[in-house]
Amino acid sequence: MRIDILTILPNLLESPFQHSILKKAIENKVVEIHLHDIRTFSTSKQKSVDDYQYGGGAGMVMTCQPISDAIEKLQSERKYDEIIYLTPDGERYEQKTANRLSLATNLMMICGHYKGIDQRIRDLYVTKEISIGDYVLSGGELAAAVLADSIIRLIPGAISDETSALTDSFQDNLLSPPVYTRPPEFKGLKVPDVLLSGHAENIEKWRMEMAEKITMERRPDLLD
Ligand code: 6GU
Repeated sequence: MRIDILTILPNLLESPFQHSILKKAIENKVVEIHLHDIRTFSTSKQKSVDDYQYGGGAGMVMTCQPISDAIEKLQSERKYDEIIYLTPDGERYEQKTANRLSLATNLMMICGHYKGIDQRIRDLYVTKEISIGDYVLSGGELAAAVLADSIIRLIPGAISDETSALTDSFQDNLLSPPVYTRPPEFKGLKVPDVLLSGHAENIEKWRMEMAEKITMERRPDLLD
């Protein structure tokens, strides 16, 4: 998979891909991440990327020209499965969307700032608009990192134990059961006996029961 991310803050998106699973996925050529600084596409003298909004009102709008040129350059090089705009008014991001996007070959992500991007960029190029939750971030970069992380870890080869992404919370609409490691007792709290029993069937049954209990308590909406 290849992911191209258009942003005015490319530095903000460097660190998320330099650690742990994402770093290894890049090293193992499971995924390529390409960051593009929208400002470098601006044809204006001051390399500006935003302007006042028509109709008045507080906040600047990201202008068409630099984003359009960046998108069209990339589109001339390869075909994109989705051109995603990260925006708080997009569809709410869920695991099933991550699953679907993990099957793509080429993804493009556009990070907005200020009041967002000119509507015509959305009308002309964007194929999917995604929000990562009902709260407002200062820009789309952190959301793009969230998407990229959740997608990349699903690609075969990104995680050494391929089954482990399948046992994540949400993959079966259940939250994950509690986990423990050594020591068997810590500050008076003991690891549940069943986990020390070595009885695989009972352990699986306990994990399923705990997952259902926790999901019922915290996220009953997932069980509908
Ligand atoms: Cl994708 N962008 C911004 N700026 N804020 C958000 C968001 C995205 N998703 C939730 N809040």
